[in-house]
Amino acid sequence: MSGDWTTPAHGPLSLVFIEVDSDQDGAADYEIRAEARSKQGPFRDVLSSATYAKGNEQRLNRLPLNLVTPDIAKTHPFNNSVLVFTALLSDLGLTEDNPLLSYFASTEDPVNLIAGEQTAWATFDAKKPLIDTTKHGQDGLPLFVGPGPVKVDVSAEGRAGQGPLDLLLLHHTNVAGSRFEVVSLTPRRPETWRSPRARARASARGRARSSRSW
Ligand SMILES: [Ca+2]
Repeated sequence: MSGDWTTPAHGPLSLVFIEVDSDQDGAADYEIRAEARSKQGPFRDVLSSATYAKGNEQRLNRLPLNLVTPDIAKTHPFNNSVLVFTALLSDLGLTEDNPLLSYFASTEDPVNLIAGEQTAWATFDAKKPLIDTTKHGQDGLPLFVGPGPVKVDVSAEGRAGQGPLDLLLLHHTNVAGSRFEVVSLTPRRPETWRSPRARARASARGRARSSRSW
């Protein structure tokens, strides 16, 4: 989201949400929201990633927003502008034989109750991810806490592709303007990491892009 929020779950309203199309008919079937632990209020400051079938207010499941609860890692959901939602494939109607989902992210203006920003649809094959961000993360999650390298695995199909693979890296603890970067993973090319100074300049423009080869 381009601006900061104080909380992504503004009372009962989720300022950011994900719409998921599980049957590839162009219409969303599920919605994933940021939700306070107590949905009806008073709204506690423990936040969940809650999954609903579209048009049904009976929650299917809820998992920690930003992957883990605060006792495992400080994930800084408040006064921020980046967020990670979690949902189980089984809660999104996906199976081994139907692993394809399309999704977009959207925001809502809590004052005027109108739609804000919206991304384009993106499609993801859960059975064949080109980049595995979980294998080296904490507890099998795409989560990297503290110093150390961020390691990911690239599938054989990903390695065989012609173009670079873009990896969205979120920095939850960074200051505004430096909370995300797109790391471009490029096969069979020399090391092209940008220097920290170059990355800082790119971040200052609101969008950082760096690249790395394997
Ligand atoms: Ca659909």
